[in-house]
Amino acid sequence: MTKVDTPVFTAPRSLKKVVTHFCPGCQHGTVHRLVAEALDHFAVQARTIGVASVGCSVFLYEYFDIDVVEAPHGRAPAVATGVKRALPDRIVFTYQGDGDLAAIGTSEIIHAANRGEGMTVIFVNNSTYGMTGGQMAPTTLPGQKTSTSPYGRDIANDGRPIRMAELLTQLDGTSYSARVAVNTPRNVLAAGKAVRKAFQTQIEGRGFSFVEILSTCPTNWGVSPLEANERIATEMIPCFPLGTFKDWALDAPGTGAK
Ligand SMILES: Cc1ncc(C[n+]2csc(CCOP(=O)(O)OP(=O)(O)O)c2C)c(N)n1
Repeated sequence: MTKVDTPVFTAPRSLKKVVTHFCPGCQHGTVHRLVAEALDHFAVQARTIGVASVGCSVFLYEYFDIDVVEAPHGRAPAVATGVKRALPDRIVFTYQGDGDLAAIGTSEIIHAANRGEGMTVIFVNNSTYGMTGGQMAPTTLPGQKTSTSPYGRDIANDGRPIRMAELLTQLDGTSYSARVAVNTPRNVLAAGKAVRKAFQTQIEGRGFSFVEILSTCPTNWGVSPLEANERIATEMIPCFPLGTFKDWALDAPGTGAK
């Protein structure tokens, strides 16, 4: 029999072939792959500039084979605004956790979206500040125990989780906003499509695009990787429904509604 050497599964060109630092069961690696696949798909690796934020994702400049600028806490959308305005032919994306985007940088994300900046924002929501020891975030679920809410998030005291994808949908400058998860193969495929659509939005000059990705943090949730993955389905998705909340292709007649 002839041996077939054609690989059926290859690494994205936009990722370096290095070992990452993420904890077992963390889904940042999966999200990195989806972003890299989108860059490969549109063949924009050479003209893409990533803006790294703080938190566990900070080392993306070690993993992506693209140019990356590092932004201070929460300021990635502001830095990306400057990069995109200075170099409008580049594809610019930020990659941010919930502590960074929904707490420290609330103002930056809202105003970048409202201005309709031509950037793509990848928002990894693991409902906690992962890198710094699992503190409560604006996305922490009601009752969820964290290092700063050891008895569980109390909504009377701490408010309810912020749904960023829906919130940004309200702003006229937002052209595309979706929430996805990477807890099942089916959801990973849907997440990949959303990430591609977000980059397509930018490549076609259609303004601000946002993808929220529900993601695990087994280390700070204090559960096994498998339990963390199951928790996405049983607890996170009911609180943060998956879906496309705004899509220029659907919302604007005459722009190619599908
Ligand atoms: C003691 C301490 N407080 C605050 C910071 C600033 N800081 C850096 S990373 C981070 C948390 C980021 O969490 P998130 O954006 O949710 O990303 P994740 O680590 O979960 O991926 C904070 C608050 C710090 N480095 N050290």
